[in-house]
Amino acid sequence: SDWKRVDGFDFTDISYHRYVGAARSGSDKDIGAVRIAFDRPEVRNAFRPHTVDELYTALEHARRSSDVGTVLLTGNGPSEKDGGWAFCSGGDQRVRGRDGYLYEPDDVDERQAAANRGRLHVLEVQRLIRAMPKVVVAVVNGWAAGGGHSLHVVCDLTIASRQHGTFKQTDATVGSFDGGYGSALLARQVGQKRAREIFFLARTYSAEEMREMGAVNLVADHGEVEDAAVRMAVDIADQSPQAIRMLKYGFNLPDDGMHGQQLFAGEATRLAYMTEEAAEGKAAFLDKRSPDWSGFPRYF
Ligand code: 1HA
Repeated sequence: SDWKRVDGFDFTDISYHRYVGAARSGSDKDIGAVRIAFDRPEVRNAFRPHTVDELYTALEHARRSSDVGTVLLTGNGPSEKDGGWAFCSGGDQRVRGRDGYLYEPDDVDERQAAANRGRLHVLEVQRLIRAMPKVVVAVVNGWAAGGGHSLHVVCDLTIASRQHGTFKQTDATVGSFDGGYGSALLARQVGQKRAREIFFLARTYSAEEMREMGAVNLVADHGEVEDAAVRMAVDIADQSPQAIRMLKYGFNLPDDGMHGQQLFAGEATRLAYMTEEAAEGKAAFLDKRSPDWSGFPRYF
C-alpha cells in the first residue's frame, strides 16, 4: 500500500497513516503527507469525546512533524451495515448529555469520571486545524453533516466525491449550533445568504453544488478522491514551506482577530531572528555590551 501506519499510537476511533508511495513516476521524493481518518463508519463517522481526543493527538503529532506539509482528513468506509460512506456526521448523539458530549466509562479513569462533564472540544480541533502552519485538506468521501460539515469548512481545501460527497448542516435540527468557524467562515466561502440557507433550511447539497458555491475546491470520482488529494499534496510539496506558512496565516488574519495577528506576527518574528540585526541584539546581551545597530539601515 501507499500508506504506512504511523507507529506509537493505539487509536481506536481514527486511523493515522503516512504516505510512502511514489507520488511521481521516477521520483522517490517524500511529499510529506499524512492521512487522518475517522474510523467509525457504522455511525457515519460521528465523533465521541474519545474520537476528538485521538483526532487532536494525531493532528498535533502532524503539526510537530517538521517533515509533514499536508494533512488529509477523511473518513474510513463504507459502513459494513449498509454500505454508506461518510466523512463525518458530527457529534455522536448517543453520548450527548445535557451539557455536551460525554466520555464513556471505558475512556476515563476514576478521577476523570468524577469530573465527566459534557465536552464540546471539537472546537479545540477546529482551532488546531486553523492554527497549524500546514495545509489541511478535507477529503469528503461521503456525508459531511453537523460538526463534520464544520470540520470541512475549517480545513484549508476540500476535495469531494462526485458520487458520495454529500453536505448537510444539521446542527439546528438537533438543537445545536456552531456559531463560530462552522457558520461565519462558511459565510466567507459561500456568502451570507447561502450560509444562512445551509443552516436555516438544513437541506442536502451535492459535491458539485458545493463546488459551485465555493466551499469545495475539486470534485472527483469516488475511486479517485484520494489520488486527487495526493496530487494536491505533491503540488503543495513543491512550494516553499515558509511561503505556505505566511500565506495560511495571511489568509486567516482578517477573520481571526488578534489570534490571527499573533500567528502571522510569530512567523515574522522567526524571519527577523534569521537576520544579522537580531543576532546582534542577542550577541550584545550575552557579551554584556550595548548593541551596535550602526550597520543596520533605518528603512523608509
Ligand atoms: O454542532 C456541534 C457543535 C457545536 C458547537 C460546539 C461543539 C459541537 C459539537 C458537535 C456538534 C454537532 O455535530 S451537532 C450535529 C450532530 N450531527 C447530526 O445531527 C447528524 C446526524 N446524522 C444524520 O443526519 C444522518 O445520519 C446523515 C445525514 C449523516 C446520514 O443519513 P443516512 O445516510 O440516511 O444514514 P442514517 O441511517 O441516518 O445513519 C446510519 C447510522 O449512523 C444510524 O444508526 P443505526 O440506525 O444504523 O443504528 C444513525 O443513527 C447513525 N448516525 C449517523 N449520524 C450519527 C449517528 N449516530 C450518532 N450520532 C450521529 N451524529
